[in-house]
Amino acid sequence: MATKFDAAAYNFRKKLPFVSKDLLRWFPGHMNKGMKQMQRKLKSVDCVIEVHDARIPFSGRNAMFTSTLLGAKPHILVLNKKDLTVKSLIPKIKDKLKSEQNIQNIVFTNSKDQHCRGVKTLKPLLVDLIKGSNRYNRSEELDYNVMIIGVPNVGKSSLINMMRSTYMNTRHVLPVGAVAGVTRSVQTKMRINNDPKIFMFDTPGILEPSVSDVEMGLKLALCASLQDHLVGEETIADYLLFWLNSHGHFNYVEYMGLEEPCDDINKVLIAGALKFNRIRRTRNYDNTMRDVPDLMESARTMIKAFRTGELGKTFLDIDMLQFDKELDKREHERQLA
Ligand SMILES: Nc1nc2c(ncn2[C@@H]2O[C@H](COP(=O)(O)OP(=O)(O)OP(=O)(O)O)[C@@H](O)[C@H]2O)c(=O)[nH]1
Ligand SMILES: [Mg+2]
Repeated sequence: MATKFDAAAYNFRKKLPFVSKDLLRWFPGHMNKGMKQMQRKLKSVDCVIEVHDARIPFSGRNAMFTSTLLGAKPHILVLNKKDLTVKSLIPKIKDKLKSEQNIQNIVFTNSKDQHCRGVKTLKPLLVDLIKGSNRYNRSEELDYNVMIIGVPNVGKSSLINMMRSTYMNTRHVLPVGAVAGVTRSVQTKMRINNDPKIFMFDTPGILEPSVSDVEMGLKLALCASLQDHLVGEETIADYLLFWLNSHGHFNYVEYMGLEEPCDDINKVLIAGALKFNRIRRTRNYDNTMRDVPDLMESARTMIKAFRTGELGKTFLDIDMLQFDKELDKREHERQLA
């Protein structure tokens, strides 16, 4: 078991790996266009569901949403991919979001689980919120329109697919994928319920045009809200290693074929390349060929293991939560690892 290692016995680096902010910025044309389409759509919408990754509830939400799309309509914050984080922290996370950001409607979901309680509570919650709101120009309309927004790859399309298959008994229709930027424009509305008639607009994932904080950008990259090649797979893997070591999560040791924790990303990636046979042929100066560990492929393997939960459940924003005692924090981290 990876937990046999004692973090205190290692002198792990305290400083974040250096990454230029420019690498963490991704605002292609479709995001700019999508944002404008969403603003135009807003007047035909009765409720906005903002989806975000449950592993980073305090990092990386798009502040442009708050200033342009939220406020006038009922708002639900869905923290999705709850299967990849730890349940015991949910009450603390909700308290912090309520008290510090005045977000009252927070639902944790797993959009891949047909039986997820969060997904089931979403429909009655949004119906109640719409009924209790001033619908202005739409007060005579019997149909309810909901817009789903969020940064890329958090599961917006998956959530609509799951709601639709739960209440309409139909197959999934919206394309989803493990890379950021699958949905490229605001989609035509999809019916997800018959009585009352509820329609959902899927929208492209949108990041802010500039990154205010490097670590926040790295967390978004690790959660695949940016495309990996923009930041660099080895850089993302290095941040992952930094985070895992500084939080005592050592499942990667066995996974990457190491004997003990290691703070050097090159050594970790070489071990992983040898274990998973990620080897590539390269030409020497004298034109002969040799085999070398493929560090980029090894980095991809490590990142994928994190994203699928094979390295354990993680809560990347744990340092932003207040714990009464350091012991409580360590107990949560033990449960996560
Ligand atoms: N583990 C887990 N994976 C999920 C969950 N919801 C979605 N995914 C996966 O996350 C990836 C992104 O899902 P999408 O539904 O395409 O995300 P999106 O927000 O629509 O992405 P863009 O359209 O690119 O902005 C896919 O590989 C999904 O299978 C979840 O609750 N848990
Ligand atoms: Mg999508």
